[in-house]
Amino acid sequence: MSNSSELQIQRRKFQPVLPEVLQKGAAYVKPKKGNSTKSIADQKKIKEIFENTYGLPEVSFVKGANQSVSKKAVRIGVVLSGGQAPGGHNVIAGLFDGLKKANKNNELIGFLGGPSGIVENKYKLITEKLLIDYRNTGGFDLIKSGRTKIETGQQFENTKSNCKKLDALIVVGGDDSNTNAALIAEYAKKENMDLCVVGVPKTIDGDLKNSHIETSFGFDTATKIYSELVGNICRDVNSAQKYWHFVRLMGRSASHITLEVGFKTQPNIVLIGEEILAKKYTLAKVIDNITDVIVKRAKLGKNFGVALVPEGLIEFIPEMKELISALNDALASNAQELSKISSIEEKKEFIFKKLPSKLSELMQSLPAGIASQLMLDRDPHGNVQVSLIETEKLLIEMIQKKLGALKKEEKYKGKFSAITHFFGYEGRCGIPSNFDANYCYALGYNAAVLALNGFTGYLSSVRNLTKPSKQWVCGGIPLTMMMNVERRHGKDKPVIQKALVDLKGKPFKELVKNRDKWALSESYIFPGPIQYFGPSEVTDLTTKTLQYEQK
Ligand code: FBP
Repeated sequence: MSNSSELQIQRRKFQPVLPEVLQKGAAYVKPKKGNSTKSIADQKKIKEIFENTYGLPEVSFVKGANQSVSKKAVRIGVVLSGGQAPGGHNVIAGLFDGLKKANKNNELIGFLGGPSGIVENKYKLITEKLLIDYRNTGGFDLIKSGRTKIETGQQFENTKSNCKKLDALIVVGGDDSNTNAALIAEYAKKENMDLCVVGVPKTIDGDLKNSHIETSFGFDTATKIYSELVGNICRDVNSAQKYWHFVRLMGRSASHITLEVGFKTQPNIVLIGEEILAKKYTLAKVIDNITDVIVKRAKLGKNFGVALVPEGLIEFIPEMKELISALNDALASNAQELSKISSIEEKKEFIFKKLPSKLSELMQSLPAGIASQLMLDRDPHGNVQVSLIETEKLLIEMIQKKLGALKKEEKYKGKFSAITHFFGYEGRCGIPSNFDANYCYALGYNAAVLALNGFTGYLSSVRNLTKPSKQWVCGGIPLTMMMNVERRHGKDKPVIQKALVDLKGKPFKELVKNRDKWALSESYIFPGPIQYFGPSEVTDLTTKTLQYEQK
């Protein structure tokens, strides 16, 4: 590849360290099956939908001869699905190397542009020559990504004919994409296709995890990048002492990113959506809490600070959650009429009338820009695109009003000058940290071993992640095991349950222990950029979240 940076040239030479069990290749890995499993909730419904793939056993890998996997050459397809996450290219590299090690005639093809590449049969053959420039790099640009959901009968039929010559399909994605992978695995069984479907847990949001999947890839690198930026802002704040910075951080449905960046930088305010939901805080209460810190700091002569806001915050505030859910249904059931209206103002007028009056009033009370942003198209999985909603601006507008009122009552004498930031896309394609480079390579290699052994409907699982990568534990977790039924696009659907911040978990408790001190002091930490070379203390650190969880 032309235009390689010096770092990229050096980084290409990095050789990920595989877990010991995988090091000699698939022919020396034996799968051990555990007990059969059940879904985390709604068992009857999930079993009905996944009649061929429900109840599969967990699989763990141990060392042992398994030459049969090398006998016949196989052809496997890989697709990158959903938002980018650092390390995707290493998943492909791990898959490629795992397949070639088992049998040099094995082939890997990459479907182009996400799941639509499967439906439209657009793909490229992955070769070492092609891959070499992408090893240990960020981005998904080798085969690109997309958010198409395979759901119509026609899309499934296309998948069937376009995967006819494949032995396995590897879906690299988040909870929605892996739900789709589970549906394809089930369909393939029903249709007697000889196709294994294996998922790989990806998302910077960190919300695809459970007792068997410790973290999704990309979370480590993305949070390190955001922490560098937030740390720099903290230092600027502490130097100039004149602004309040409101930083919205990606993480659509969960606040893991905000929590992790909070640990790494120790700003004055860290909002956690899950807590707001659990405590049923209204928007007014959220504003009161933030304002309280601003007023207290102002009394200390500190008219500055840093606040972290998870991008999904708006969906956690109960009244807003109710509004968004009603809006989702109203938008879905009136899609045809709405498509005939071109102006956003008229669309809003139309929708106001379709909502229950309480919610209609709430929507009309929001700043016009925010109300318009709430109307934007849902993604193909039915989610509101919270990355497009400027929650931090909504907060600032309301804080200004509140401070104005307090000033009149002579309860506040400070000066509030606010600056907003949104960090999301900045972190999704960063050069993967050593952790993500190793983890992604292991996840890909492990997915190849699962597929070569004929496992279908599984998620590649690599655990024990706070230990050096050699000691990581490998296997597969049935996708149906992580499912429950949720409402999407106005309908009940089987989906992999998102992991939200656990308010009883050790990471959240750690925040609670420290946040009052962080609020009024300048306990800021400045983590600096990701280190790829140097002492292992700085190059091989895992996330604080994992460290606290596994303490
Ligand atoms: P995935 O769940 O697909 O990994 O994507 C997560 C995410 O990065 C969110 O944090 C963000 O809200 C969303 O993608 C943005 O989506 P898009 O790339 O379509 O703008």
